[in-house]
Amino acid sequence: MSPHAQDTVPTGTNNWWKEATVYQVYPASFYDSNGDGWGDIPGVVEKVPYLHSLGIDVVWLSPMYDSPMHDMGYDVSNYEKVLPAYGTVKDVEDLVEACHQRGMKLILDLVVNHSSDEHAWFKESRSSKDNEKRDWYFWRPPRYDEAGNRMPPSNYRGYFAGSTWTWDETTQEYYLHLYAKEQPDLNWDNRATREAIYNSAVRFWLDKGVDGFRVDTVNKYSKHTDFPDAPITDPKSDIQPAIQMWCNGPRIHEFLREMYDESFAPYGDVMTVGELANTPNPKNVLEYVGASAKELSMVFHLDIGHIGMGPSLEEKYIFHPWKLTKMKSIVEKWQSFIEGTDGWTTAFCENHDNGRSVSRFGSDAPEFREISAKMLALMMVTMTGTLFIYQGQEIGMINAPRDWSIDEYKDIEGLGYYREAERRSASGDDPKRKERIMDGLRILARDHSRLPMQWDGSEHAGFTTGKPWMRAHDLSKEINVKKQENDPCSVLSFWKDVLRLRKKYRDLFIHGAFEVLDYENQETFCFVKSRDDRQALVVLNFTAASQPFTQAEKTVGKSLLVSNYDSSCLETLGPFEGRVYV
Ligand code: TEU
Repeated sequence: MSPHAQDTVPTGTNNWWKEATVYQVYPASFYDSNGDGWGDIPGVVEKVPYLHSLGIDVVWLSPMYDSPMHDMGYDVSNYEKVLPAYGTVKDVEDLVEACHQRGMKLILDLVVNHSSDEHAWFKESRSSKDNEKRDWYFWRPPRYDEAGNRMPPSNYRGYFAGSTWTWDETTQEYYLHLYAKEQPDLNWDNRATREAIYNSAVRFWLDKGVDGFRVDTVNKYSKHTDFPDAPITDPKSDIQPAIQMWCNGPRIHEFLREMYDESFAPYGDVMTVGELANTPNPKNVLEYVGASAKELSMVFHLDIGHIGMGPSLEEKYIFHPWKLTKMKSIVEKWQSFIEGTDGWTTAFCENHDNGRSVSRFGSDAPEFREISAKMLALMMVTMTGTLFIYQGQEIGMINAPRDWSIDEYKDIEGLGYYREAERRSASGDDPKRKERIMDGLRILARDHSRLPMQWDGSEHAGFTTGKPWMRAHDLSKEINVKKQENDPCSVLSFWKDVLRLRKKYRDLFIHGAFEVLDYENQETFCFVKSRDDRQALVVLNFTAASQPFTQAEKTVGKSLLVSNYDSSCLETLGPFEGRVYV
C-alpha cells in the first residue's frame, strides 16, 4: 500500500470518522453486570477491551435514556437521565472515559423526532390548550363523518400498525405520533422546542464528552402541517400509507443546518450518522451528507434492511422472496453515489431493527452458518464508507429458532402487526394474514437482533446470571464468543483479520470506486474496488451450491488476499465461498 494512500482520497477531507469501524451496542441485550436480567452500562464498560481487541474504533450505544420502554428506549422521558436498569449519567461518563483511554470514541443515539408521552414536556403540553408548551407537539381538533362520528384529523397509517392520531380526553383533541401512541411527535416548527431539544438532548451529552450521535429518523422532523389526507391505496383500511407527508418535509434542511451550526459545530468534528428513510434519489441524499451542506456526516440508507420485506407499510412484515440482483442494485447505488462529490456513505447489513444477516442473506443451516457469516464479512469489509457492525454479527449470531412462538417476541412493531393480523383473520377480511405475518416475523422481526449477546455456553449465554428480559438463543452453546475467541478458524477470528485488512487497504476498501461485474448473475456477486491504478476484486457466492467463477480471467495480475476457504480451485466457487484479490 502506498504510504500516502490517504492523500489520494478523492472524497474531500478525510475526517476521523470516515475510516472508523463502528460497533452498535444494544444496551438491553449486551451484558448484564448486576444480574437483574437487563444489560447495563457498567456491562458495556467491562467489555470495552473485547471491542478494542476486535478492532473497533467507535462504540454506538443505542438509547440508554430514561424511558417507559414501550419502544425499547426510543421513547425518551428524560434526555438528561439514564434508565435506572442501565445505570447513571456517571456510568456513561465512565464509558466515555474507558473508550477514550483506548483511543476509541463513543456516540449516542439522538431520538428527537418524538419523545415519550411521559416526558415532562408532553405532560405539560397535554394539560391544557393554553399551556405554554401546547404547541411543542401537534394537536388538532377532530373531524366528523356524515353520521357525526368523530374521526382523526387525517387518514395516516403510522409505523406500528395503527393511526398516527390518538384522541386525548382532557383537551378533546388528537395528537400526532408517527410511531406508538406513547411516542408523540415533537413540533420542530416551534423555535423554543428546537432550542430545548438542542440543550437537553444534544449539548448536555456533548458537554459530557461523547463524540457524536446516530440520529434517529433524521428526515422526519419537518411535517406538512396542514395534514392533508393521503391518497387511498389500501381500500380495505381506514388508514393509508402517508410517508410522503413527513419524510423530507419543507423545512428539514433548515432544521438540520441549524442543529449543525448551533449544536454540533461548536464541539468540533462531531460524528453524526442520520437514519434516512424514503429518500430514493442520491441527489437528495447529498443534500443531507455533502460536506458543504453542513448537516450530517453520513446517513444510513435502509434499503438492505428492507430486502425481503413487503413494498408498503401494510405489507412490510409479509416475506417477499428476493433475487440477488436486488441486493446488487442497492449496494451499487449507495456505494457509488458519493464518487466525485463531497458526500460520504455507510456500509452495514445488520442493526437492531432487522433480522440477522446470516439468516437473511446467507444460510443459518448448521453446515453453512459459519462459512456464510465469513462471506458476508468479506462483503462488508470491502465496502466504501464508514462500516457499522451490530453486536453479535462478529460471531455469526442467527435469527431466533423458527419454532419459537409469538410469546417470545417482545417488539412493539412486530406485535402490532401480529395483533392487527389476528383481527383481520378473525373478521374474515383476510383469513390467512395471521399466518403470513407470523411467517414474515420469523425472518424479518426486529426481535431477532435483540436476543441476548452470546458470550459463552453457560445458562442464558453468559449474558446474565438472572432471568434475561428476552430469552437467549437455543444454540448459544454452539455460537458464542468464548468458543470462538481462541479458535483461529472461527467467525470472530476471521472478522478480526479482515477488519485489519480493511485498514491496510483503506484506499481501496474504504475509499475505492465501486463497480459490479456480474450484475445479471443471481448466484454470485463480483465487484471491483479501484483507486488510481490499483484494484481489488471481490467474489462472493451467495448460494449453498458450487458455482462457476465467471470472472476468473479478471484475477490475472492480482493475488489472493483473503478467502473463507482454506483452498479452492480457481474456476469454481464453493458454497458461500468468498475471495478478495488485490
Ligand atoms: O426506526 C425508524 C424507522 O422508521 C423504522 O421504520 C425502522 O426502519 C423499522 O422499524 C425497521 O423495522 C427508528 C429506530 O431504529 C427504531 O428502533 C424505532 O422504533 C423508531 O426509530 C422510532 O424511534
